[in-house]
Amino acid sequence: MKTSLMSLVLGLGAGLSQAAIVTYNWNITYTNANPDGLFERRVVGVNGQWPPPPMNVTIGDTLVINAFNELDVPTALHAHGMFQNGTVWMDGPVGVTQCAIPPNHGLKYEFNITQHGTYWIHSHYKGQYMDGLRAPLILHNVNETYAYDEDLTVTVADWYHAQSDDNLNKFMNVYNPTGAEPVPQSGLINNNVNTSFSFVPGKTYRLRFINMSGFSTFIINMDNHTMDIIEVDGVESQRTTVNDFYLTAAQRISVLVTAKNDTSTNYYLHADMDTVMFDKMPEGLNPNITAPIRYNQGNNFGPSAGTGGVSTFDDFALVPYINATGLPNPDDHVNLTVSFEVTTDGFNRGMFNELPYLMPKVPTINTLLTIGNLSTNPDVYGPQSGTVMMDHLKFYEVVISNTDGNSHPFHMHGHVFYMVGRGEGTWQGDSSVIEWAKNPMSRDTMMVEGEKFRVIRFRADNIGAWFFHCHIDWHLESGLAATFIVGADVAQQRMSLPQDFLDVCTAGGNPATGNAAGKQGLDLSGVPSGVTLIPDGFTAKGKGAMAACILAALIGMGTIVWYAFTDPEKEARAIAENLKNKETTSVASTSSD
Ligand SMILES: *[C@@H]1O[C@H](CO)[C@@H](O)[C@H](O)[C@H]1NC(C)=O
Ligand SMILES: *[C@@H]1O[C@H](CO)[C@@H](O)[C@H](O)[C@H]1NC(C)=O
Ligand SMILES: *[C@@H]1O[C@H](CO)[C@@H](O)[C@H](O)[C@H]1NC(C)=O
Ligand SMILES: *[C@@H]1O[C@H](CO)[C@@H](O)[C@H](O)[C@H]1NC(C)=O
Ligand SMILES: *[C@@H]1O[C@H](CO)[C@@H](O)[C@H](O)[C@H]1NC(C)=O
Ligand SMILES: *[C@@H]1O[C@H](CO)[C@@H](O)[C@H](O)[C@H]1NC(C)=O
Ligand SMILES: *[C@@H]1O[C@H](CO)[C@@H](O)[C@H](O)[C@H]1NC(C)=O
Ligand SMILES: *[C@@H]1O[C@H](CO)[C@@H](O)[C@H](O)[C@H]1NC(C)=O
Ligand SMILES: *[C@@H]1O[C@H](CO)[C@@H](O)[C@H](O)[C@H]1NC(C)=O
Ligand SMILES: *[C@@H]1O[C@H](CO)[C@@H](O)[C@H](O)[C@H]1NC(C)=O
Ligand SMILES: *[C@@H]1O[C@H](CO)[C@@H](O)[C@H](O)[C@H]1NC(C)=O
Ligand SMILES: *[C@@H]1O[C@H](CO)[C@@H](O)[C@H](O)[C@H]1NC(C)=O
Ligand SMILES: [Cu+2]
Repeated sequence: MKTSLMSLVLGLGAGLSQAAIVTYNWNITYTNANPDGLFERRVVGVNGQWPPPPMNVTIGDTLVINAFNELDVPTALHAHGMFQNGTVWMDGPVGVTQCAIPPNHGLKYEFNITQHGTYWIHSHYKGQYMDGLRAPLILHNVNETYAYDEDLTVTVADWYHAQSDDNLNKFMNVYNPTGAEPVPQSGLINNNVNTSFSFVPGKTYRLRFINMSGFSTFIINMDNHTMDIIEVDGVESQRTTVNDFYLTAAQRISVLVTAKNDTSTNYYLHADMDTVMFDKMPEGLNPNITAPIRYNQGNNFGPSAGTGGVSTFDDFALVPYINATGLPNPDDHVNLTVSFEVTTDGFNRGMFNELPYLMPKVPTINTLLTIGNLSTNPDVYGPQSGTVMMDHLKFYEVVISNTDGNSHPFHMHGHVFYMVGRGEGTWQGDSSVIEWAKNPMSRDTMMVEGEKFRVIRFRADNIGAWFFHCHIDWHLESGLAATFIVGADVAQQRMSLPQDFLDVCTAGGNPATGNAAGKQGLDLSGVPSGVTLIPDGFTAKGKGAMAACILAALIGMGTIVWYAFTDPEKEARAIAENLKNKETTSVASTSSD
């Protein structure tokens, strides 16, 4: 699959080793797999195999991925965490930086590797990565900052037995007014339930943990070993010793672990799924997955010290390897308030600032680069693309207030951001209530805890259209996303869309140019819109009552509510109660405006 490791040598200047073009040919295909040993299912793999092969590249290389879609549905690939500086169209999210690749069509992704660290590549089309189209993308440094003997990748992921499309149809459904997410059937370490690691005495291991989950959070610990965190989402940190840590979906952490000299005992690596978000625990789900750390082939394991399902790990307390003290004050400010509500289509949706994201007909970058001077007018991107216009090179502050009771992992494409502050509840504009980081760590995916807020800052120095979204795939699909458009005027002058990225639209029967509706100028007729909060006239209480009423009617008609309730009436009451609670929260937050 790796066809030409050293096919071209670019002069990159003194000190750097030879750069290469690294090519992966990925025919995206269906195949079957049974990684948890419980259920064989159709998965999305590469070249007839699953799991897809990890990618392994060095800073300075050019990565080429020849993607060819042999599925019967569209696809697209996103290299998570790549800045794609100057190549925004290579980023992958459908509707933002490209049209989906239709069946029997190919697309060449090609970009320069300017970063190092631990990343991953995954489908950015609907829930497809949860069907298996996800793989590690390891970017080596020329000289690594921290010394180690061995480099191991450890992926953790949740695993569903149903196809994502089916799960999605049940999730985004009037029969699911509380927005209960599909719950996975298993957790996998390195795509398997039987993974083990062998440790050689005295050696120091770099373990690159990648959370490729669609939904579940895991807490990682290793019996009788401490771990030193050195990297978070590709950003190096000062060496920090921890007993455990969590990773939300899409986050990565590298740790150094030194093997013991005593080989008489084996130990377990634990990945405990945090089940707090599961509306219902599926029967037979073991949330605590383990992999042996073997010093010998025997069966003598040291005592297991569970984390109790909670972690005291705090990524906000990490300190970057390159100091970030003395950052400038922000030039501009953006508020994003997270909520979940039943919208006018009857679905429970996630949203920023009370408006769910709806994918435009024309990808935002296509609009940006084909609409001329109108590109600086936010209207052309459509009313529900969550557009935030940002000036090139300004230093931005974004406050993400999470009114929902659950935590959400937010990912920003094309940048890392400093995690500068946090606080309780929804931010009300008072800076004195913010807990500030003195030397803030940066990363590309950050968890915002339930009913708390986080403050991030970053330099808008990468022109293009960048998705900002919850990485719980169910929530992204339901609308919890925004699009940061950085330097539209500069992009107009400096960039033009490669022909391939116009052709991939046409091949799929989609408009390739123009505004979000595929029209010229400000004619937005037919643009995706109108999925909004239930309009005025219904009080919040009335909305809850209405949803409960719809539900009662459905149950009355003998309809089976999805989440396999043993006692539908009891569940209906629970759902109505839950709705009432959700509504109470939203009443509280609106009345304080
Ligand atoms: C990497 O390390 C080697 C050996 O110490 C040194 O010669 C080289 O200049 C270093 N390269 C960079 C980019 O620091
Ligand atoms: C990918 O599919 C194309 C078209 O079906 C075929 O020509 C090519 O050989 C395949 N490549 C690999 C690596 O399987
Ligand atoms: C895991 O290992 C056990 C014991 O060797 C074996 O029976 C089982 O089939 C394996 N499961 C998978 C999914 O590989
Ligand atoms: C990945 O690349 C590094 C550095 O080029 C190399 O040492 C290592 O063996 C590669 N690993 C795999 C699995 O290809
Ligand atoms: C990669 O970098 C080189 C040298 O700066 C540049 O010529 C080339 O166009 C870049 N390639 C891509 C795909 O951006
Ligand atoms: C991966 O992320 C999901 C979703 O945020 C989370 O539930 C799960 O616990 C995470 N896994 C690990 C190993 O941290
Ligand atoms: C850790 O392992 C050593 C032997 O390697 C053992 O003496 C010690 O009791 C273990 N500690 C814990 C907390 O398991
Ligand atoms: C292992 O033994 C070496 C040599 O005796 C010693 O330097 C090192 O500190 C020991 N490592 C551990 C983890 O005990
Ligand atoms: C999973 O581990 C947690 C924490 O160690 C524990 O509280 C819980 O009971 C375990 N669950 C199962 C099903 O073993
Ligand atoms: C980085 O910050 C630490 C503590 O915050 C300080 O001790 C150190 O001197 C700083 N280093 C640089 C290069 O500024
Ligand atoms: C963000 O929200 C706070 C609190 O409501 C408000 O004071 C501030 O003006 C808002 N900023 C912007 C740019 O809307
Ligand atoms: C993008 O490249 C420009 C120079 O072309 C540089 O100033 C900027 O810092 C880069 N941004 C990122 C996020 O890589
Ligand atoms: Cu979410």
